[in-house]
Amino acid sequence: KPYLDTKIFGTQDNLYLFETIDSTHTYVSHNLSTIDHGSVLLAYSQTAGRGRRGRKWSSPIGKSLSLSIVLKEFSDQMKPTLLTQLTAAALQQALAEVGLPIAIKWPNDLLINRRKVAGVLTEAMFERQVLQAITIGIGINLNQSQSDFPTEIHPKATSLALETESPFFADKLIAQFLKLFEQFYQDYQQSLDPEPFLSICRQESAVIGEIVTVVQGDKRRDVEVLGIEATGELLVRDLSSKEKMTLISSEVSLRNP
Ligand code: BT5
Repeated sequence: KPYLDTKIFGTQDNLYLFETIDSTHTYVSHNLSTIDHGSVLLAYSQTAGRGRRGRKWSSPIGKSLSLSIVLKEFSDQMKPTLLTQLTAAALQQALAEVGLPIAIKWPNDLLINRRKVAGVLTEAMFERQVLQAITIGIGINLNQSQSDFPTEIHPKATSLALETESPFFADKLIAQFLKLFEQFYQDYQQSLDPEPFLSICRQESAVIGEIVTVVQGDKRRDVEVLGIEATGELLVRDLSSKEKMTLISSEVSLRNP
């Protein structure tokens, strides 16, 4: 059980630990009424980890860390897109504090040396069509070697152990991340101002100033990334039409062309 320095998130009865589970997110969605605001679910492996839009998240035993944070106290202005940015900023800062330079690839990837080391999945969870919770999932690659990743993601994924060239113990990182997450969340709840965490996402962005391919359903287009708006949307310029437009995170993926 990691030592946590938080006042709300993961305290006392609100820390759930699993050696193995299908998915911490799925567990929350099946137990919505009994899980409190501020609960943190931690798993050392998942057999059916989920990414965005039905994609899979690989979280093998003893090598990865899966976390879900359950929010039940939030205002309408705290949109899932912005909460994803808040989480990415807190994780980026926590990893920077343990000496790892991480870039944020809008909307939900964390990269080291251009490879994905962690991902964030924010889901609004409903019961009988009533919003019950927003659950934020974080998957972090800790101790995978290259061959532990499914072949199709090999060249694009990395782990903290691969990057530091030594086994990675996550306790400090979990504590530091949750502490920062709690600070960012409480400040945001009070001020409703996303700028403090959005400015981190802009400053540490892996895509601002770059040319990327936007994939939206079957459509692909090359754009220059100009910035991140106060709504959390990505501001881009289409390279062929020269038009500026904003992208919504739930609809698009970015690739390097
Ligand atoms: C994500 O989705 O990156 C969100 C990951 C969130 C996982 C957490 S773990 C706790 C909670 N419980 C869950 O069941 N899920 C959440 P997305 O942007 O859609 O990226 C998914 C894509 O990343 C896949 O299609 C693969 O290409 C790639 N991928 C899968 N596993 C990976 C890994 N371990 N490391 C790097 N890339 C991976």
